Amino acid sequence: MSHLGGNMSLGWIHLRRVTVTLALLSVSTFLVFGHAILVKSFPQANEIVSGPVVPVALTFNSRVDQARSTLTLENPDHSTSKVPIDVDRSSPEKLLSKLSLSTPGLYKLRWQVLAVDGHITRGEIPFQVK
Ligand SMILES: [Cu+2]
Repeated sequence: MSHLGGNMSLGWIHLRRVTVTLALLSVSTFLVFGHAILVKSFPQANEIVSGPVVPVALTFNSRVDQARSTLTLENPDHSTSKVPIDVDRSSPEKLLSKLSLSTPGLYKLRWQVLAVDGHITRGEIPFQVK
């Protein structure tokens, strides 16, 4: 998924920003250039899970900045709450957390992640607690 193609000057600016970002992060291992795309999740979209403890594991196609990514939960009453992310340096392509949901109903987990190339992607996972 190259977003460097097309407009040459835009691509070049992007490339410079990537270089700066990477220098700041001082990433030393393999580098993946591209937006973070969700490839696997627990819960899965529209899954029915048992409460109250619901582990969360979102896997992306590239490493993400766990400290600057966010998870927000929309509750059955449509109120929202911020979900703390368990920073795990051994799984840089994952966002991990644990929810405690004692109320059955429909929830939505909203994720927003910052990839190493400085681009933000977001999405939403609806699921049900029985
Ligand atoms: Cu990008």
